Amino acid sequence: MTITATAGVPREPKYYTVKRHLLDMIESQPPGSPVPTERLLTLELKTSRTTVRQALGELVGEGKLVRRQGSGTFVAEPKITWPLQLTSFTEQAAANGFLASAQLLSAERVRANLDIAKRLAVTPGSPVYRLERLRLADGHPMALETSHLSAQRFPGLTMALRGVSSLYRVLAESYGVAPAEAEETIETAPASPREAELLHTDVGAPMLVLARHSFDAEGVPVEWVRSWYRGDRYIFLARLAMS
Ligand code: 16G
Repeated sequence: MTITATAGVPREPKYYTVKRHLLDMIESQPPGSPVPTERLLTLELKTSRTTVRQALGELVGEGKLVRRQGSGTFVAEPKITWPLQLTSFTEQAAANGFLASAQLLSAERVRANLDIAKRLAVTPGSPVYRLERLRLADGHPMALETSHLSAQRFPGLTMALRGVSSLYRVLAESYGVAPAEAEETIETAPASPREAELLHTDVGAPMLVLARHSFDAEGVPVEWVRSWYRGDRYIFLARLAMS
């Protein structure tokens, strides 16, 4: 069969052909397998080094390959599919076969600015807790979470959280509060130096930023949380039904 170029349809760029070839190769190799060097690929695929570099760069950006300083490029671990549900990180991890934990990076009592006050339905200037936690699954850093909760509604929250990794467990057991409804948004942002360090990725790497605004059964706000996930490691899954 002969494939002829259709008038007006741009031809596939050379690097894309190389990328497709590399993708076929990746799919047939187990995670952790080394990828041939740029020099070898240039010879093997009879193309320029720039073309090979561009194809490899895109595959690294998409999370299909990982670069390790000084040792080369390797086939990446597959992405983790993480269902979006109104459960806690701890429960979500368990449902997916992971053991969750948390590192409390900071716990501050701050004054609510206008935005936080509106989200938590408190008066501007009233005390709120700002918690920053690194969330881990089987000991691997998965997300960085910054949560805001009313300090008047949850007095002594930071003390109650000592040694407990689940915020929702503390809310239920110490305050009798459980989120019943939430709004969640997802957007992208480049990793800051701090996020990159904590989540073991590169500065500027694509992150998925999830923001959850949750409410109890009476519609009273419970928390306002922003979570940064590595865009190259996670796929968020939402189950949709006809309404
Ligand atoms: C999830 C929620 C977060 C909640 C946390 C509680 C998202 C984006 N965030 O990470 O809002 O505070 O679970 O989990 O889903 P925990 O009880 O394990 O601390």
